[in-house]
Amino acid sequence: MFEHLHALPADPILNLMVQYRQDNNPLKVDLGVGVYKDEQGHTAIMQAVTAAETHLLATETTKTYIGPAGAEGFNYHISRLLLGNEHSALKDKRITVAQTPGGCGALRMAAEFLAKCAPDTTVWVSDPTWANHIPLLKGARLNVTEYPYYDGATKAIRFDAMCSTLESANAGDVVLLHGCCHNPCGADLSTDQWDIIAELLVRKGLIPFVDIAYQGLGDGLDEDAYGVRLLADKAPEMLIASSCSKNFGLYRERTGSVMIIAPNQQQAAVTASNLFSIIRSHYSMPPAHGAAIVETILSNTELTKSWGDELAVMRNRILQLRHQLANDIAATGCTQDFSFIPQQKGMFSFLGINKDQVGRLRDEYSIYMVDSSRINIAGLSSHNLNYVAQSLSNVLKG
Ligand code: PLP
Ligand code: TYF
Repeated sequence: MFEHLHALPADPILNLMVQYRQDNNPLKVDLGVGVYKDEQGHTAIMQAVTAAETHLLATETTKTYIGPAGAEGFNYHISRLLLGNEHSALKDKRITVAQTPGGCGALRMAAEFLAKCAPDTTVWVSDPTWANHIPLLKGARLNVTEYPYYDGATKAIRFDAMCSTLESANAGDVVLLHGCCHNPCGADLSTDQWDIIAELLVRKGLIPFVDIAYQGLGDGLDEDAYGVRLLADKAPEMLIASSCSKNFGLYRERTGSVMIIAPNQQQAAVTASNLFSIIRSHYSMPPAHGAAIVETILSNTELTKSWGDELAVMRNRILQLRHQLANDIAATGCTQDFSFIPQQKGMFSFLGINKDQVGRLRDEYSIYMVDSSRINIAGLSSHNLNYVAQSLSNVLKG
């Protein structure tokens, strides 16, 4: 039976990691996969994470199963980190939270939940969106369609086109929004734009589905949650997928959460039973370790402060690199304008160069990025900024 299968291409983003490792050029630069790196190009374990792990190792007494919802303490703290301690959805007990294997696990469980509610649900995703959104949604047999989002020519959000397209969506359609630090384009909605989108979604009966994988890496933990908190307050029904991969640096520990907000407490209980049933039929229950780390940090004032401070260092480093890259490119005499880079948020921006130019940067200069010209800003450092700026300038000269 296996002979009916065809070989499939590898994940283009993860495949860049393999290509980069095989490159022997000492000047090589990895701007591919979205992981945070420090000045030395190292993805270090955060100090609060190490402290929490040390504590867990000394105090953990069992490895017995946790249920499909995962750890209650993690769910309590992560929902408050995201929504704030006093949010109405928490007070009104309208929310179901489940710990998941990463943000991907959350996205997929949310998608399966939607498919169970209505099998022919349409999900609107931004053009462009994170490449993994499509298989995660389509894997749950949902219909996926796009709303306009980023304009490669102006480097800005096509906000009017986004709104007019969403005006044409049908009640009950789901709209997937990036909570902050849009992957891949780095262009985020302003607070005014979130207000307009929230009004539109509620008025049209569209269901918000917010994917937030970079809370704290844009403007700050609370600032980055503006949109998700607003929608959770205004919309009767909503889905949220959150990830601890980037802001806790827990990538391989697969730590995230899915939250589903129902119109009232009674409906929330029905929602919870369905979500947990879906989780049971997929992986039964999530891995414990990463969530135990997050719970340990967020339930301890000192560790929370240490984590928040380290996250601020990461956020500020990214912002500084954005400014330096734009300045360094301008200093090469390059006539193309890159002043949009410091205006954008989070780990990613498009350079806005074509696939051949991306190929030349890879083949001639060993600078690796996704074919779309998306770069991971955190892959830059004082060791490679000049080299990247000069190589880009050379390639743009033709
Ligand atoms: N959503 C977006 C937009 C992402 O960029 C990522 C990847 O980091 C995720 C979700 C989920 O990542 P993970 O499954 O590693 O938590
Ligand atoms: O977009 C990125 O680079 C990150 C990491 O299958 C990632 O979100 C990439 C591909 C993938 C899982 C995570």
